[in-house]
Amino acid sequence: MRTDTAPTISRHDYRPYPYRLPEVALQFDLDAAQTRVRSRLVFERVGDENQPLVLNGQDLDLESLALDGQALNASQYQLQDEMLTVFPKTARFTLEITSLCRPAQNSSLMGLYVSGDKLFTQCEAEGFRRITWFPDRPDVMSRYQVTLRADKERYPLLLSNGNRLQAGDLPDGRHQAVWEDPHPKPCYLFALVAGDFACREQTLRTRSGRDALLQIYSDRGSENKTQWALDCLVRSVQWDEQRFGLELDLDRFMVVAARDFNMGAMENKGLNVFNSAYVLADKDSATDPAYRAIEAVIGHEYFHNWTGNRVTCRDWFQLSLKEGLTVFRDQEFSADMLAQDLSGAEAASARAVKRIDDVSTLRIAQFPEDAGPMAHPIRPESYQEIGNFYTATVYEKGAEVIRMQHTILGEAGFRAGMDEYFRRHDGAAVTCDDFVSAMESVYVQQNPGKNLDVFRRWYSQAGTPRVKVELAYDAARKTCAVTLSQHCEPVGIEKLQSPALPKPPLHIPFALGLLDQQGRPLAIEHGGRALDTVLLELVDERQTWEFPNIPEKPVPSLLRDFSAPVIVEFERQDAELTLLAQHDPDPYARWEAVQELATRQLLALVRAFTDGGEPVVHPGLADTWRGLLRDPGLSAAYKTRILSQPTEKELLEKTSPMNPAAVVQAGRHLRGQLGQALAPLWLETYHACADDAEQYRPDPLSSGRRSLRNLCLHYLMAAAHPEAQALAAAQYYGAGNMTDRMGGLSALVHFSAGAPSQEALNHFYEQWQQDPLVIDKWFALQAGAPGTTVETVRALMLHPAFSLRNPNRARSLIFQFCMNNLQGVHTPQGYEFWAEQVMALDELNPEIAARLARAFDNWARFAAPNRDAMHDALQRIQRHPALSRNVAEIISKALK
Ligand code: 0A1
Ligand code: ZN
Repeated sequence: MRTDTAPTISRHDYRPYPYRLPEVALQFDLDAAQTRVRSRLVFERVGDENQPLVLNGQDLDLESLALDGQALNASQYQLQDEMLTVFPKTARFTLEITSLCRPAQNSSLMGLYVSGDKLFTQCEAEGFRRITWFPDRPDVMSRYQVTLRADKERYPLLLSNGNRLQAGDLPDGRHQAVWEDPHPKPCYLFALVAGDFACREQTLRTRSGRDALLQIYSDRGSENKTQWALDCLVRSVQWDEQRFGLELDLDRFMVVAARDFNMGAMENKGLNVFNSAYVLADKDSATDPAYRAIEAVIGHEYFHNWTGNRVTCRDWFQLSLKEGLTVFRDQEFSADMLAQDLSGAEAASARAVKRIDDVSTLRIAQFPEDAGPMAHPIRPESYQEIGNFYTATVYEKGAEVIRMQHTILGEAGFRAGMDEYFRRHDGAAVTCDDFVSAMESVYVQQNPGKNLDVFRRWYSQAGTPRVKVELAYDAARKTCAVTLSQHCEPVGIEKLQSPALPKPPLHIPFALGLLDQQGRPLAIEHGGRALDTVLLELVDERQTWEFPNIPEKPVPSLLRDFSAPVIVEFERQDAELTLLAQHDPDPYARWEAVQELATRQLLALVRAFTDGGEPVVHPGLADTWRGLLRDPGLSAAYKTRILSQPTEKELLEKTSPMNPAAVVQAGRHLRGQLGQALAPLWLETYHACADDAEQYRPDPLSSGRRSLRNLCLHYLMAAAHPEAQALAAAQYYGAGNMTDRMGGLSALVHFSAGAPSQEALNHFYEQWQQDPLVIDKWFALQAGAPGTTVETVRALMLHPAFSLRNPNRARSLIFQFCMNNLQGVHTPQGYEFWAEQVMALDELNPEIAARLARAFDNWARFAAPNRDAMHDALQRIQRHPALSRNVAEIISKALK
């Protein structure tokens, strides 16, 4: 815990490390209370002059230090501010360090820590310094040999990166294992795991004919829930070979599930450590979205083996180099898995489902971040605590920036750029700029005389750009002129600069289609070809394109497939949106048109509830909804997306000043009205979507039907349909899988207060109390329910199953309430509760506390009473005498 103000680290201050460290030997005497680490480090000076050697260390006891075999006394080194400095006199030397760390006391879950009766490590970003003194930075890459020693009964399995060279017994009931990782790596990719585990494994022949062993380790008793994760791993290996030509470079690839984990998972070389939520699944305990999330995270960590591990980041400002690229790759993997065995429009619609989900995530999590006090470019310019920059901007907007390069270059061009990237940089620690340069080498071939200079600005500019569209149809000439203009408001700290710094234009790929007044696609002549969709490359502030031979005034379909992370401004009537909702052949843009119609309706309701007007629902909306629900050409998964209302959070972002109570009311009102207007159809669809529950498979088709069935139930409940409650109870009690069970329970808890809902909750707890991941769902459902108040949450915190120390549990109750229950949290007591929890968590786990601390980043945009109460709560946290650097950075930025 620190009380002093942390220094700000700037991207431009990067200096190469003055030493190479080719070989690292580590020996661990593992014990939960106190672990002794001996390291042997062979350093080679980079330049000609002697330089001090600075190592990082945190919460360590230094037992001994020797330089080339000579013990150093305290006057021969400096130990200060979590840095150990020695003063070598030769170009090559060996440093031997013995230090102690205390895993059982480490509640931060960074470095070496205890989870249950097992030991795990988490080193990204700066956790290795909690294990031993070391140059804890990603540009120092070394080969590791690791010896693990521990009590054999307590820790029968000893794992680290690479290949196991040797294993054997030691005196006193101890044993050891020696591991060697043949690939040089930065220390953030180091891992060790010790304990008793079950293992599911399979060998897989890679495309060059090598046999690799794939293993999934989990708590004993959970081994029946790891088949899906192993299948996903096999598919990930095969997909990376097929789509990117990238082969697994290890003989053994291990995934280990941990109960206590700060994030989703970690890509340590050959030894991925996972939050158990992204490993364990069976039909009785995991929902369809949980299955898909496991696929995405297994893929993500596996794909890091090339994009992150083989080619890594030079410094932490380059985080998006590996994260944006790897998120893009996992998104494409998931989309390809959904579209497997499909072709044409069906495949496009299946992929669009994934695209819609990803865009929704971006809009809910990243757009507000990009407009708030934490706004930063995907390659940040400065930070106090790097842990605070594992953000939606670096990850999700980062992935959009990679996707735009894919869109601009095309699939084959992008692949050529990736090949060039690996040809240039395999085995190195590089920058985002190096990545763009590899892509640019292809772009210049495709577009002689042009370059990606303007595109590079995406890496240095924060804020969501707005693209305004103007359309001019000339009936006499039969031409249509489309003008795009862009601008991006100052955000975050830019707002404090006066005069405002100019924000130059970005390179924005803008996909556009045109429909005639009957909704039929019009061919667009562009670049010598006639196309259904054209890609306009906007690189200036304002550009116009003119298209010939357009027979009538067209209806534009804009930003198809969400071709750039921007906000589109285009004035049009509801009638045009309705036409697109019925006919747009681009499934993404069609969904967007429906969202826009629903948003307009919801904003009208928000205004009515704010001003005391009549809450009128336009009958046309229900007609559009009805048409979509009946459309035999649409898949169930797609219908679920297109017939879901925009979330409360998305809507809140569009109100000014923000009015959470009116947003909640508007959402509820519209749901009820649509529920009533289409009641017979919801009921019919509900029954039509029923499957044989015993035949459960998490495949796209049947999971699509389950999601649509749950949506129907939801609308029927919202409409208080006379059959709804009985249907929900029957679905809950009679469910053959967790997706149906949660659908029934969630309908009861959200819409029927009192006995039926409480009885079902009690029944659920009784049934599932032994399964922590299911009990997380139980807490989360209650935390997000409409009637839940601070008192409800406080009572749940007293439940014996609750613990603040387990991040999944804290997230399921406290985060879920503070970040997603708009009705419950936006009260003076809600804000007070939030401040209390941030401070309590900060004492245990600053990384997790800092995430909760961001719940009210947007406080200044609320109406006065809420705004003032949030401000008080922020100040209360700021006054806390011992804030971590993580939370202090977030709160000070929020209050600037
Ligand atoms: N690199 C991981 C994310 C990660 C970051 C930090 C962690 O500990 C605090 C853990 C995981 C990924 O992108 O999957
Ligand atoms: Zn990642």
